Amino acid sequence: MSEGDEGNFKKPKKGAAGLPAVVASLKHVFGKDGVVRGTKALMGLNQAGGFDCPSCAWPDPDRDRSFAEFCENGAKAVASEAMKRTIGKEFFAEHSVADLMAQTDAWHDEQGRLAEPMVLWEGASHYEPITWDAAFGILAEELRALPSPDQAIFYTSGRASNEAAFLYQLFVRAYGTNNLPDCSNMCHESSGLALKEAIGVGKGTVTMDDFLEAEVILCVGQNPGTNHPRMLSTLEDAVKKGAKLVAINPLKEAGLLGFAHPQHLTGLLGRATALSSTYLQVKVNGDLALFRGLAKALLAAGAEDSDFLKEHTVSYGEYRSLVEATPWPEIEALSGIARADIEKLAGLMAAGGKRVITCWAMGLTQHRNAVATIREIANVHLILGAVGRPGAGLCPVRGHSNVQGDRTVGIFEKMPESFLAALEKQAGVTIPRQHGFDTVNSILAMHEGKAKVFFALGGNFAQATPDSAFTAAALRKCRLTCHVSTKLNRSHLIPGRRALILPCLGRSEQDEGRFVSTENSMGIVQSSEGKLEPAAEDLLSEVDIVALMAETVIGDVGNIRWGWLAEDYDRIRTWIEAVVPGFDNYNERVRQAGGFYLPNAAKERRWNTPDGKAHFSVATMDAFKVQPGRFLLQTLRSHDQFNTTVYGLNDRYRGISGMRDIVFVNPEDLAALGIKPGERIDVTSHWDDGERHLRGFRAIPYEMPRGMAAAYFPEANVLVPVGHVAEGSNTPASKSIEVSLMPANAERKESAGRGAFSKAKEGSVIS
Ligand SMILES: Nc1nc2c(c(=O)[nH]1)N[C@H]1C(S)=C(S)[C@@H](COP(=O)(O)OP(=O)(O)OC[C@H]3O[C@@H](n4cnc5c(=O)[nH]c(N)nc54)[C@H](O)[C@@H]3O)O[C@H]1N2
Ligand SMILES: Nc1nc2c(c(=O)[nH]1)N[C@H]1C(S)=C(S)[C@@H](COP(=O)(O)OP(=O)(O)OC[C@H]3O[C@@H](n4cnc5c(=O)[nH]c(N)nc54)[C@H](O)[C@@H]3O)O[C@H]1N2
Ligand SMILES: [Mo]
Repeated sequence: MSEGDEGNFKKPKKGAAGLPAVVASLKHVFGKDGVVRGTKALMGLNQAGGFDCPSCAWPDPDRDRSFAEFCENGAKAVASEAMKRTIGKEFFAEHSVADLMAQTDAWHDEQGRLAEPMVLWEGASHYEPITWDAAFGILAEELRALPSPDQAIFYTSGRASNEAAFLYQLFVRAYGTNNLPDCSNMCHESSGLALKEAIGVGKGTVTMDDFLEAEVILCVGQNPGTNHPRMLSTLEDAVKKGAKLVAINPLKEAGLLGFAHPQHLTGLLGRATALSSTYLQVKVNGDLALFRGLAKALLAAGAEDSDFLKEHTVSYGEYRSLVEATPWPEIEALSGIARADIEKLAGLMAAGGKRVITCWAMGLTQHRNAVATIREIANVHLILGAVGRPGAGLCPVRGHSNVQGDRTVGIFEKMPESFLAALEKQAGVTIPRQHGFDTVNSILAMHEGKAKVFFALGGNFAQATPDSAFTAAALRKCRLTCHVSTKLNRSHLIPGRRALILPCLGRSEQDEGRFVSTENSMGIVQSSEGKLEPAAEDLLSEVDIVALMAETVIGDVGNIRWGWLAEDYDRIRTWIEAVVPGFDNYNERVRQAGGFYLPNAAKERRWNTPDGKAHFSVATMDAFKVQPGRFLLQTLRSHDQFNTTVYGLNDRYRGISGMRDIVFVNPEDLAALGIKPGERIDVTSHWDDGERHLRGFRAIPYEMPRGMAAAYFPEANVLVPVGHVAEGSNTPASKSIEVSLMPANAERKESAGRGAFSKAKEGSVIS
C-alpha cells in the first residue's frame, strides 16, 4: 500500500500461520548457519524425551503430539540458540563496548553464542577473557565486601530451569537476601496477585482438556498468532468442537481472526479456520469497564450460579450493589463497546453450561489498574460459577517458557512464610524473612546507591525494563554487574564499575547426561533434555555456574553441599520435593512421558484464601485518562522478536516489513494531525517528572480505536516512566503511556529513529 524509505507496510493479514509460517520457520533454522544443528534441534523440540521449547509457555497437547510440535516462532528461538557461530576473545578484542552499543539488537543476536567468560575491567574499553575461577573470585570479593547482603540484587529471566532456579534462590537466601526480582514482575505479576486474592492460587485453573469442553473462550489482551502460536491449534480444535471464540483487543490481530494449521494439509493450502465469532475492539485499558458491563448484563439476565455463590464466595452482595449502581453510559464510554454488544456477549456466556474460559496476557497486566481489571474478570467467573468446572476457568497465558516454574520453586522477592520455613529446615541455615526488591524497586535501589552488585541469571535487564536511560544510569552506578547469558545483549554493554559475562549452555544442548525440568502455563512439570553438542567447550550449565559461585562466595553451609547437589540434578529435585508441596515422587514422575500436573486447589474449588472462600473485589471502575489531544500508547511485540531478542525486522501479520522504528496510529487521527502515512514523527511521553522522547519514528496507519497508539517494545521503553506502575503488583504500566505525537522536527526528519530521553530524573546520568 505504501512504502517508507527503508521498510514498508501494507494491509494487515486476515489469518495467521499456514504455509508461509512453515517456510519462514525453516528459513530461520536453515538460514542461521548450521543446517544439521537446526534440523536436529527441531526434531527434539517438545517431543517426549526431547527438550522444552525455549519460546513461550503454552503446553504441548496432552495427547496426539504431531511429529513437529513446534511453531514458527519456536523455530526462530531454537535457531537463534542453536547457532554454530560463537563469539569469544577475538570478537571482543575487535569490538569495543562503545562500538557494540552502537549496533542494533538484531545485530547483537546475529553475532553468535557467547563462548567464554569475559570481564570488563574498570575504565577499560573492551571486554577481555577471564578464567571461570577468577570470575567467581571477583563475585566473591564484591559480594563479601558489601556491608549488607541486601545491597546485592539477583535477577532471573523465565528461561531458567526448575533445578537452576531452585539452587540459585537457595544460594541467594543462604547468602542473606530476598532480593530476587524477575521478569515476572514486568509480566504476569498482576495476574498472580489478583488470582491469589480472588481464588487463593496465583495461577490459571484450566487444562488443555478444558479447552475442548468449553462453550465460550474469551481471548483478552493477547496476540497468540505471534506470541503463543501453538495456542492457535488448541483454539482451532476448540472452535471445531463448537466453542465460540471471542477476541477482545483494540487491534485486529491476524491470529485471532483466523488460523491455517501448518501441520495439517488444509493449513498448508492456506485455508484459514475462522476463529473468532465476535471481535470487540475495546479501548486500551477499557477492559475493567467491559467486564463490569458483562457482570451487569449477567445479573440482569439472572445468570448467576446461586448455589456456587452461597457455598463458595464472600462479598457477593456488596459487589452486586456496586454493579447495579454502575450506569451503562459510563461503561460504554470507558470501554468503547456498545451496551447491546456487551449484552449479546453476556447472553452467549450465560447460555448452555456456562463453560467459559477467559485467557489473557500483557494487554491486561501492564496497566495502572491491572490488578483490579483481572479481579473483575474473576468476579464475572464467580458470578457464573465458572471456576473449577470442566470446560471453564481462568487462564493467564504465561510468557517465558519456565516463568511459572521459577516462581513455584522460589524466585520471588516475597515468598510466603511456609516456603521460607521449609527451605530453612531443609537447608539448615537461617533464611532471611524481610521482603526483597522487585524489578522496579531494584532499579530505584541501584539509582539511590542502596544496591551495588547486580547479578542476572539470564534475561536482558537493561533493555526489558522501563525508562531505559534511567535504568542504564542505575546499572552504571553498581560496583559489579554480572550476566549469565547465552547471547550478547545490551545489558552486557551497560556495565557497573566492573562487569562479567558468564556464558552458559542453552536448553537445546547436552548437559553431561543430566536433564532439567520446567513447568508450563497450565502447571504441567516436564523433563527437558538437550540434544545438541554444546556451542563451545567452555560453557557451563546454569546449575554448575550457580553451584560454583555459591561455593566460592559462601562455601558449604548447614546441610548444603553445592558440588554434591549440582553433580546429579535428581538431588536438587529431591530438595525441591522436600520444600515445595505438590512435587511428591518428583524424580519418578518427571521421567513419565508428558510429565505431571501440579495440584491446583482452585480447580477443585478449594480456596486457599485466609477464610477459605473465593473473593469478589469491589473496585472503582476507571480507565487511564490522557489530556485532550494526547494519545494512549501501548508497547507491544512484533512477529520477529522474542522480547528483547530481535530476529528480524518484519511484523508479517501486521503488514510491516523491514522496520521497527514505527508508531501505529488510527488513520483518522493521523489525518486530523496532518501527518501522512509513513511520515516521521516525534513521540513525547508525559509524566509528573518530565518528558521522554522517541524521535523520528514513522507513523503507520492501523485500525484501532481513536486516541490510541502502539509502538514496539523494547525500542519504546525509553518512553515508559519508571514510576508508572500497576497498583499492587508494581508492574510497569507499559501499555498505558500518555504521549503526544507531532511531525518530526525538520532537522531530524531524515535521521533514523533512535530512542532518546530529554529531562533526566534528578541526579541521573544519561548514558
Ligand atoms: N514470538 C514471541 N513469543 C513470545 C514473546 C515474544 O516476544 N515473541 N514473548 C513471550 C512473553 S515473555 C510474553 S509475556 C508473551 C506476551 O504475549 P502478548 O501479551 O500477546 O504480547 P504483546 O505483544 O505485549 O501483546 C499485547 C496484546 O494486547 C493487546 N492490548 C494492549 N492493550 C490492551 C488493552 O488495554 N486491552 C486489551 N483487551 N488488549 C490490549 C495488544 O493489542 C496486543 O494484541 O508472549 C511470549 N511469547
Ligand atoms: N515496554 C515493555 N517492556 C516490557 C514488556 C512489554 O510488553 N513492554 N514485556 C515485559 C515482559 S512480559 C517480560 S517477560 C520481560 C522480559 O525480560 P527478560 O526475560 O529479561 O528479557 P529477554 O529478552 O527474554 O532476555 C533475553 C536474553 O536472555 C538470554 N538467554 C536466552 N536463553 C537463555 C538461557 O537459556 N539461559 C540464560 N542464562 N540466558 C539466556 C540471552 O542472552 C538473551 O539476550 O520484558 C518486559 N518488558
Ligand atoms: Mo513476559
